[in-house]
Amino acid sequence: MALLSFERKYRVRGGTLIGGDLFDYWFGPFYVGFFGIIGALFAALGTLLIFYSASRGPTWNPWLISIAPPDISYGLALAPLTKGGDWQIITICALGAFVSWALREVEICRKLGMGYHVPFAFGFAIFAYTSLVVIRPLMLGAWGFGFPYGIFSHLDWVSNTGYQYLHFHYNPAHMIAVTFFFTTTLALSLHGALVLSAVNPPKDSNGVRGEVKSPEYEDAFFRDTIGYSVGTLGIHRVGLFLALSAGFWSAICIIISGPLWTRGWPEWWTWWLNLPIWS
Ligand code: UQ2
Repeated sequence: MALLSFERKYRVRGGTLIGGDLFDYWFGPFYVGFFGIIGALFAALGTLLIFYSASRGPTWNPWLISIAPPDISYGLALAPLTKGGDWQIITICALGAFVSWALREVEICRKLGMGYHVPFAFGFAIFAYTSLVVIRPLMLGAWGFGFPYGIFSHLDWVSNTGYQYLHFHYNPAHMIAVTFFFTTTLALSLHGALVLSAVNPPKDSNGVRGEVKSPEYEDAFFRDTIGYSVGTLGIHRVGLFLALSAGFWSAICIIISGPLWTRGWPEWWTWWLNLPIWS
């Protein structure tokens, strides 16, 4: 079946959250929907604003273009367009576009009668972004605590913010996030390698390729190696949990830096040295 005629079978009406049948159509291969329309509008307006702000200089070098949030002195007020107001509207557009994208995924899930796992997972990425440009600035009392929109400038922001807390690797939530990021790569490398090993059996001495192995072989490999197999469905649950936990604890580790702890993170560990068991 050709791709498009195969897809047509799944191009079912309904499942929309807003708009009924009005936006229930496809643009080429793409489902549109109400959230496709407003998502595209947010994305277009945000992108235009980025170009407008960049056009005021001082550079068109794509690495160096940077759109900064308002000065801290503006607090939580709206700033003039040329003094960080552009950053504020771009942030609204970004959030509008991200949330529209998630809700468009929800509508597609409903059409296809699938679970909401993909938009749920994307929600964690939106939360991580929101924690940097909305939640933490709100808790600290100024939009100026958000990060600047620029390739190099946002890296400088991360570095400066880290050094403000002396040594960010001593942030316990940062430790948990990093551990989840690394464990995610471990799980995906195990899973990717295991699946490919099962579907790419070696050739025999006559150069004839063996038959593709069934999932029982995948279970057997891990039972032989570590005495346990989490299962073919289970590994995807583990993977989703690990990846979402990485994003979640990343958001937590920056939200608590400032609002909950203002000194260097190494100092936080004095609770350990102060335990009565040492005296
Ligand atoms: C597994 C299984 C898969 C897999 C993998 C495992 C047949 C194709 C990778 C093994 C995974 C385990 C034991 C859990 C790993 C846990 C962490 C936290 C890294 O059993 O079932 O399906 O891909």
